[in-house]
Amino acid sequence: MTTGRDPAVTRRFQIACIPGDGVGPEVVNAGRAVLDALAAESGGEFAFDWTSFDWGSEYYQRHGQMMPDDGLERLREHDAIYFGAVGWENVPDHVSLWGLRLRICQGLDQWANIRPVRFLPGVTSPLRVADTAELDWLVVRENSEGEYAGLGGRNLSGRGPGGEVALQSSLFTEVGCERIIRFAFEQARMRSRPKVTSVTKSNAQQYGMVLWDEVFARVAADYPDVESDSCLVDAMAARFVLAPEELSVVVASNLNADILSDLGSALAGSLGLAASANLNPERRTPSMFEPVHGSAPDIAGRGIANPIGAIESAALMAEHLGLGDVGRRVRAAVEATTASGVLPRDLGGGADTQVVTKAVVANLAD
Ligand code: GGG
Repeated sequence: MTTGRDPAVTRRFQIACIPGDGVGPEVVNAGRAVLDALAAESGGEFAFDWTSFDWGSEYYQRHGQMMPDDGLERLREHDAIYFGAVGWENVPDHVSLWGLRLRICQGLDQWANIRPVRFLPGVTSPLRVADTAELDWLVVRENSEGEYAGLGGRNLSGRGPGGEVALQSSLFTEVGCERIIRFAFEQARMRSRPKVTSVTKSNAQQYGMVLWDEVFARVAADYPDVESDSCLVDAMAARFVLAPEELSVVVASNLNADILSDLGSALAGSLGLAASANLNPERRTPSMFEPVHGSAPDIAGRGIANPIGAIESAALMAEHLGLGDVGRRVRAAVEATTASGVLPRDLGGGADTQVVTKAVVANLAD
């Protein structure tokens, strides 16, 4: 469905909206409401045309696939993609993830996934240091290869029960490592603390991750103005908890960054807070913006999901579209909302999705 058009609008963005499964539609509505409120008050400066796609696990039930064959081509016609969540009990998780989110990320070469870890006022963090230190870091996730390259197979089931084998290979290319590491250094240059920490497990994974380490050392030499260090992923998990004030940009492979960013958002207070952007930095294809959290079947349909991750993902999308001030205003409105004590249930409050969303919209005016 495409919303009505006003020919007087100066900048009109075509957004493909994929609410997906579970709480996806609820939180996507929240992000849309916030961006539409800003568009409405922009006096015709900008507007969003939302085209909704009903792809996901229900679609799978009807069509035997998560999205149609020409889905990627249809997405290419848009300026950006706004995504909710994927995963429901009627479809095996590996089928739904590969059929939708990973298909889009890999098919559109959205090779850089950024996941800011933001500590919000009024939100209690399990970290003691959060009360005294300024915490704010960015996880940069390699989003096209690594452990999620999808290489492998299963065989020998003919041997009978207990005899099958499975092979799952990671892929590390020099091109893939270099582009994400360089991207991380460029991100670091824009931050108050220009520092990149590379995370691998290269003592145990002696091929792909040693290649990553070598590329990291080579690229770091091109950025003498940016502090850099390397850390094994197990040690990094401990550093997230014990020394988070040392972090600025953390760059890691697909799986390691997926796990670390969940840890980061839990340390900030909840997985419901975390925003993300799946970027094609060359802008050859549309980028995709989504909350980090999944479909949360336990609370789906009850109207109580935390919309903040989705709203802040909408802010990242606005920035990507060149609306930098919109992104800044959305983040400020979220901060004002949590600071005033309007908190969803996962943050210990009682506000439902709509109440939080309305509070964010009201705070845009300040
Ligand atoms: N909104 C994100 C989402 O639905 N995530 C589900 C998930 O399992 N993602 C795995 C991944 O990020 O690769």
